[in-house]
Amino acid sequence: MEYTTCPLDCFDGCSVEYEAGKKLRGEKAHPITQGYLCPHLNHWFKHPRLEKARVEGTEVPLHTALEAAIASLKETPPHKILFYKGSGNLGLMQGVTKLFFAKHGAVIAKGSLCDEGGGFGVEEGRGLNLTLSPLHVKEADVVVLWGRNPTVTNTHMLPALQGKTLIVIDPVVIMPSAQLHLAIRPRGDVYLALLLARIAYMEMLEDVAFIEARTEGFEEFKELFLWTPIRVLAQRCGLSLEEVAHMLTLMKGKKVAFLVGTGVQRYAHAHTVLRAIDSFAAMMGWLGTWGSGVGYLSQSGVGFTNPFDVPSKEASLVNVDFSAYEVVVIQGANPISQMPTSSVVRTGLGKVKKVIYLGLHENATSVLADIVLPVKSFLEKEDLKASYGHHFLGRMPKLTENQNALSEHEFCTALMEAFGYEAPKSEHSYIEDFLVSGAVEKKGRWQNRLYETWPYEKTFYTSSGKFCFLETFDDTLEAEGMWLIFAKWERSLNSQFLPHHALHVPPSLGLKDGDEIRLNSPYGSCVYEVVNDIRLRKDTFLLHSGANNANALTPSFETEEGHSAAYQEMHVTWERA
Ligand SMILES: Nc1nc2c(c(=O)[nH]1)N[C@H]1C(S)=C(S)[C@@H](COP(=O)(O)OP(=O)(O)OC[C@H]3O[C@@H](n4cnc5c(=O)[nH]c(N)nc54)[C@H](O)[C@@H]3O)O[C@H]1N2
Ligand SMILES: Nc1nc2c(c(=O)[nH]1)N[C@H]1C(S)=C(S)[C@@H](COP(=O)(O)OP(=O)(O)OC[C@H]3O[C@@H](n4cnc5c(=O)[nH]c(N)nc54)[C@H](O)[C@@H]3O)O[C@H]1N2
Ligand code: SF4
Ligand SMILES: [Mo]
Repeated sequence: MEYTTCPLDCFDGCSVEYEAGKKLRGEKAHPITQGYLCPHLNHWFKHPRLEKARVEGTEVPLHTALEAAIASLKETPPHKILFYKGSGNLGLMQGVTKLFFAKHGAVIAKGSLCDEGGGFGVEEGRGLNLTLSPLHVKEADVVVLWGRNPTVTNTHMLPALQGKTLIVIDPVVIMPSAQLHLAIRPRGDVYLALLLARIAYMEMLEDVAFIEARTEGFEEFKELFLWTPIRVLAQRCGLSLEEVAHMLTLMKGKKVAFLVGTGVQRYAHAHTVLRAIDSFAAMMGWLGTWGSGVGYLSQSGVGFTNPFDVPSKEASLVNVDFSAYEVVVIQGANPISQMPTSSVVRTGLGKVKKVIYLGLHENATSVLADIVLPVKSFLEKEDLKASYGHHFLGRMPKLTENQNALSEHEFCTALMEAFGYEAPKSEHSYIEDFLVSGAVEKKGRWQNRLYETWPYEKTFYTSSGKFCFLETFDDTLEAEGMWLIFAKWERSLNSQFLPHHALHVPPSLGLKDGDEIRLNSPYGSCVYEVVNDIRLRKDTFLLHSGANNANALTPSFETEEGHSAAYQEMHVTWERA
């Protein structure tokens, strides 16, 4: 039996048993994987993948497509070349290609379609963004699922939730078995955090000793939550005071773990949302104390030296103007489907002379590309995976051969050679250096050194070593209107595998399943087939990530901080199509 690690963009970073010709299995002895995988890896070999390279729509041998890619890069001034990397595979070695583009003076798209808006707020308060793994969460009494849905996105957290008091804060009823579900108004999370702080303060529940010893700026935070009238806070989060007071009653005197997801921060003020949730938790002594904490998507390489973080010319990953480039190299991404404001993305990419796509599957972007290079799967190349949902690192040795596809390392090596630049080091050498920079081996498994104690138990990683409370923020979008929110789907990983396309609508609209309606936002307009969903608030539509036209309506500006997409910073209107 050989072992590897799941490469996908997921909290769980599963350890995978591999035996040629057999189904992939989860490693039984791994403390997080516990012997099971999810549908993506259970059906890994059934999903069709790109088999053949193409140039201008014609299938060609791999080396011909690679030569065509090199020729177009040679014909193009470096500042007219853009490198755009997505998150189809989160292995360390995905970054190696950046070495070529940085060295060559090309432009690299930077920023995030995912979690960095919220991550910025976490770092403002705590210095570094550490996660809470299932091993931490199982020490808590109460678990709050705040805009995160482990039943779909983080199934290896589920065993740790057993026997806990569960509170869910989500516009969608994602877990009917929870003790309390707060069907929050989308974008209301900052106000809920302030309201919780306000009521807890009125009831004198704050942890005075913790605030004095381990935090700074509480007076300013206090002013913030005392300043806005309670009625306004409740109205903005769309909840009653009774519901919020009930939540506090369930948590009082207990160890509380908050599991926060990306849902809360798909807005312009993303960083403020995470900082407000952290601030409430810190005030109660639920951050950095045994059994408690706030776990978000951690920065997976936190504490490590990443050899591929090299300076380069930059453009925004969220709203780069593709039409400003002659060659665009897209690796592990599907921007036509996943970037906001698809119409602009499609038009922009349409004007590029050569779009070069390196990927594992055919997708909405690869079908438009001029040069298509199939890549090796995670079983066919050497890599290492650091997860954003726990502190174990997983090796990914090369387990099988494939001559008809390239690894990112091979692609980079070919480019370096073609341009006369120094070849990259071997995969093995980057991986070992990376491990040495931040990991420790315990009981045969590599772990992030920062987790040798309970996250933040000894210190926060700010300049003072203390947690820094939220002091002030601006908010501009009106609370009233219909919302379009997004969630992940169990059968897909964003646009990979089997995405789900229907628009989920609240039954109160009186539509029938299969009806078509048009949604309009300030950024686009699109017709969708609907399915009724009793789990939704009356003011909320829902689409899944990877759905056709998921980004027909979404805004392309970046979050105030963190260079992230703000997919839900809008209201929509609807009409029958
Ligand atoms: N409207 C809306 N838009 C969203 C979201 C949303 O919720 N709503 N979610 C956002 C989020 S959180 C994210 S992370 C992004 C994700 O957006 P992307 O990073 O674009 O992710 P995918 O759509 O899954 O496309 C990844 C591609 O990577 C390729 N791939 C897989 N493995 C490898 C490999 O080993 N090497 C290479 N070179 N390619 C590989 C696959 O073929 C796949 O097509 O989308 C964002 N977009
Ligand atoms: N099966 C599967 N697993 C995945 C993925 C996938 O596509 N499929 N994608 C991976 C990726 S890229 C990521 S980033 C993670 C994301 O992991 P999660 O954060 O768990 O995923 P989401 O489904 O985007 O969002 C979680 C919840 O936020 C809620 N929500 C939306 N808006 C709001 C709001 O304003 N306030 C509150 N309180 N809640 C809100 C949604 O209803 C949803 O239930 O999952 C990863 N895991
Ligand atoms: S996608 Fe996540 S849950 Fe599924 S096998 Fe990979 S790491 Fe495990
Ligand atoms: Mo993501």
